[in-house]
Amino acid sequence: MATMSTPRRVEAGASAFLADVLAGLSATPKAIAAKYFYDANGSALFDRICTLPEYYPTRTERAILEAHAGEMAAALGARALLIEPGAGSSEKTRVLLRALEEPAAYVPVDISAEHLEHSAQALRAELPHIEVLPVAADFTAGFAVPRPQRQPLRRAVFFPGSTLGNFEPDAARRLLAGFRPLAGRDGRLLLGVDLQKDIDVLERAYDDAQGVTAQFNLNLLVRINRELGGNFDPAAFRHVAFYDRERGRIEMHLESRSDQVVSVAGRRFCFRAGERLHTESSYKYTPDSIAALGTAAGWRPLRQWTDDRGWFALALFAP
Ligand code: AVI
Repeated sequence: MATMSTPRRVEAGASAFLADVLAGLSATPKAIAAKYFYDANGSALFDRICTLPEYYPTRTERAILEAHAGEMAAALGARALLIEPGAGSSEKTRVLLRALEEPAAYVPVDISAEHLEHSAQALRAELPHIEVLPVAADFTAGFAVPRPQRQPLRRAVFFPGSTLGNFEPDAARRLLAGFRPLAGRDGRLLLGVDLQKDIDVLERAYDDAQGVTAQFNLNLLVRINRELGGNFDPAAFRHVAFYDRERGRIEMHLESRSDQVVSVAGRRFCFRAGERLHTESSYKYTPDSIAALGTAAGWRPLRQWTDDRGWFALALFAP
C-alpha cells in the first residue's frame, strides 16, 4: 500500500500547496482552499473546535449515530465492508462499527499515514473482531480498496462530519458520483450533512467566544510563513465568518486590518485595508437538497436520520 511519507510525495504536496497559494493570492478576490488548514496545528485546533459549546455539528451527529446506529447497521446489512474517506481518528465511526453485524472489514482512508496507522492500532485493540485495513491516500484523487480476509456481502461508503459541506456544489456532486464505483453495484452511501438553521446558531458556530475558530483560520497564515517562506503578520488580519443565506453557506475570510504588502516565496502581494482572503465555505443543506444532490450524483435516496431540532442529518443512499 502506498504511504504519504515518501520524500517525493511530500515534495509534490509542498509544491501543490505553493502553486495553489500563489495562484490564490494572485486571484481577485483572493482565495485559498480550506484543505490547507490541516497541518498538525490546524488539525489540533479543529479537534478543539469540535468540543466547543457553539460548534454543534460534531456532537449532534454523534447523538444521531448513537440513537440510530442499530437501524443504520440493519440498513447496511450483515458482512458490510465499511469504507471511510477522510477518516481522521475514526472517532464517530466506532459507534457504527460496534453496531454492524459481522462487519467484513473497515477501510479508513486518510492523507496522513502517521495519523491513520496510529488510529488503526487503537481501533484494532478496541474492536479486535474487525479487520482494519487503512489506506493512506488523498480520497479525492481515487484509491484502491484492499481485499479483506472475510468476503463482504456489500460495500458501504461512510462520509460523516459534514465534510461534503466544504466542497462547492459541483465538486460535491462529482465527489458523490466518484463514490459510486467505490461502493459497487449494491453498495450504500451514508452521508453526514449539516442542515440550514437559525443564522445566529450558524454564525456563532464559526465565530466562537474563545476565538478557537479565529486561531484555526489565522493558522493558515502561520503555515504559509513556515512552509512557504511567507512573511504574513497574523495580527494584521481579522477572522470573519458569516452566513450567506442565498448560497446556503458559511463563509470564512481573513480580512486585512490595513494596507499592507506580504511576500510569499519571493512574490509580493498587496492587500488593501478591509480586503478579504476567502479561506473556507461550509455549505448547509436541507433534507430535500441533500436528496437532490445525491440523485444528481447517481444515487437513490433511501432514508434520513436527524436530531430533534433538525440541525444535522445522516442520509442513506443506494445506487
Ligand atoms: C471540516 N468541516 C466540516 C468543518 C466545517 O464545519 O465546515 C471545518 C470548520 N471550519 C470552521 N469550523 C469548522
